[in-house]
Amino acid sequence: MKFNVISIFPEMFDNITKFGVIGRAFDNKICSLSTHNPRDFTSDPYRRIDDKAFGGGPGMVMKIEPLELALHEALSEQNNLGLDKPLRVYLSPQGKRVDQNLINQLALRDGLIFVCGRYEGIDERFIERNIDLELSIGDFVVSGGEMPAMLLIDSIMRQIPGVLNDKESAIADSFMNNLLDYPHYTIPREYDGLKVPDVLLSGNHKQIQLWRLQMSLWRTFKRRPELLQSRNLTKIESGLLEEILKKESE
Ligand code: 4FN
Repeated sequence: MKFNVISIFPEMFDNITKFGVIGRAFDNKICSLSTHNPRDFTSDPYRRIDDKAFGGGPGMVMKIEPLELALHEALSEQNNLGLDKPLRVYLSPQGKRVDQNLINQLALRDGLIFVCGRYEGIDERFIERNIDLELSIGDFVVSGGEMPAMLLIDSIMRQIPGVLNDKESAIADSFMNNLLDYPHYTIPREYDGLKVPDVLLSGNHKQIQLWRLQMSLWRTFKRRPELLQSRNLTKIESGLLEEILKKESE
C-alpha cells in the first residue's frame, strides 16, 4: 500500500513510521509513505500557500495552485509505481464520518492520497476538481488535517495482511464484532481490596467466554446503544443481555 500525503507540515508524518506495529510495517516495506509540500510548488518570492478569503472574514484559505501541483507530484509517483487512479481523500469536518466499515474498504486499495487542510481550509475549487472522498474523524475542532490523516493511516494499515503478526491479528479480530470490549484484569488478584471477578479465576473457559460476551453486550447497550443497531443479536446474545439487565434492575 502506498500513501501520499499533501501537507505543509510533512515532518509530522515522520513519527508514524517509527513506532510500534505500524513502524515495523514501514521497516518491512509492506507500506510506504511520501509527502508533498504545497510550499515547494509556489511561484511567488514569498512562497505563499494561503491568502485572504474572498468575501472577507477572519482567517486564511489555502490557494489552489500549490495544492494542485503537489497533488500532481503525488499522482505521478503513484503512476510510476503502476498504481493508477489512487483514491484522493480530503480530511475535513464536512466529510463523511469514518467508521471501521469504511476503514476496511479503504484497506482494499493499493494507493491512497490524503490532502490535509490548515487555516480555515482550502479553496473549494480544489475539492470540486480533485477530490473523490471527503472524510471526517469526528465532530470536534482540530488545527489541521495532519493528525486525522495519521490516525486513518494507522487504522487502515492494521487491516493490511502482513502488518500484524498472527497473535496481534487474533486480538484485533476479537474486537471486530462491533461490540465494545469487556473489562480486562491482570495480576495481582487483589489490589488494595479491589478483587478480580471470580469467574475469571475459575478456569472454566466456557463460563469465562460467556461472561466476557455478556459484559461486552452490557457495556455496548449502556454506553453506545447505536452500535447495536448495525447488527442483530443472536439468541444467546439477547439472552445474556436480558439476564444482566434483569440482575441490574433487582
Ligand atoms: N479541521 C467544526 C466546525 C467548523 C470547523 C472545524 C474545524 C483544520 C483546516 C478544517 C475537523 C474535524 C474532523 C479533518 C470543526 C477534520 C477537521 C476532521 C479539520 C484546518 C480547516 C480544520 C463542527 C466539527 C466542530 C479546522 C466542527 N477530520 N476546522 O476543525 O480539518 O478530518
